[in-house]
Amino acid sequence: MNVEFRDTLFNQAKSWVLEAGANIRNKINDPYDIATKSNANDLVTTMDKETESFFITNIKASYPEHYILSEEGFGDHLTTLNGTVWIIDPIDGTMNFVHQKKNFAISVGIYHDGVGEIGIIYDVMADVLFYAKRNEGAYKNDVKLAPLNPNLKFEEVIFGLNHFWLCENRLVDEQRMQDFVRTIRGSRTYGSAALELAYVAEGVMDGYLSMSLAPWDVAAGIVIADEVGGITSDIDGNPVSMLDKSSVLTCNSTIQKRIINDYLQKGKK
Ligand code: 2AM
Ligand code: CA
Repeated sequence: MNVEFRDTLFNQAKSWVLEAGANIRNKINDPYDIATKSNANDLVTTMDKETESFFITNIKASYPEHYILSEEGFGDHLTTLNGTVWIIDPIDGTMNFVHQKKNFAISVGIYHDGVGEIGIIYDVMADVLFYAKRNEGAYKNDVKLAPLNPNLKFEEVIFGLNHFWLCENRLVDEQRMQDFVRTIRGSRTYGSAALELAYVAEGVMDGYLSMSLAPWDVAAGIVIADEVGGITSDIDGNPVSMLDKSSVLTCNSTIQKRIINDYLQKGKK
């Protein structure tokens, strides 16, 4: 993607993200409807839908040749990642939005021919913006993030894990996951995959692992983590698909190898 065009696209995307975030903040105490999707814990609100519609209307008006993949399904139904694709989660951490009125994010990844070019994650209530453009570094509120520490001791890492999604699909033996959790220093669950990937990029967590996430949960986070040397793969070490659900592991490459070899592959069902 042409770098000048990418800058224009980034500025536009950022201003829509900030505008959508301000709208959510203004309406945070207004009544809204809640529905469930794939299961009783998978929530969607009228605010998720309103925010997604805002993006789709704007993108279609300004960039009619671009494609959109988005959580609530108002975007396109894609079978390839050819061209420019916006991968959007209007509210990542919907359960936090409903129960806490904080700790949720707007996540926008922009991919060109399958390559992540732009990642934007906005912690709406905290007004904290994480972003990256490929090969130009990652930022938190315009402050450049440092590269991940490559020399971390495995026993000292803190990992983001969603316990529910860790068990999902029973991809890995529970005993192995227990060994993993006991061996590392600590685990955290924030309830928004996008924010958790941003925290890994920021260095306040050393990795993130989930057994089942959708492209819009991770599209932006992968671009941001990549810029500080974070590797993202599925539990087999393969790239994460942007067209399907996938397991997701993000951390530095040394930790990635050890987790895959010692815990995920050996414990594989
Ligand atoms: P959401 O809030 O946008 O639904 C919680 O650990 C993380 O998992 C959140 O990023 C949440 O995104 C995501 N999540 C919740 N339900 C999911 C589902 N059915 N499939 C994939 N990801 C899901
Ligand atoms: Ca999501």
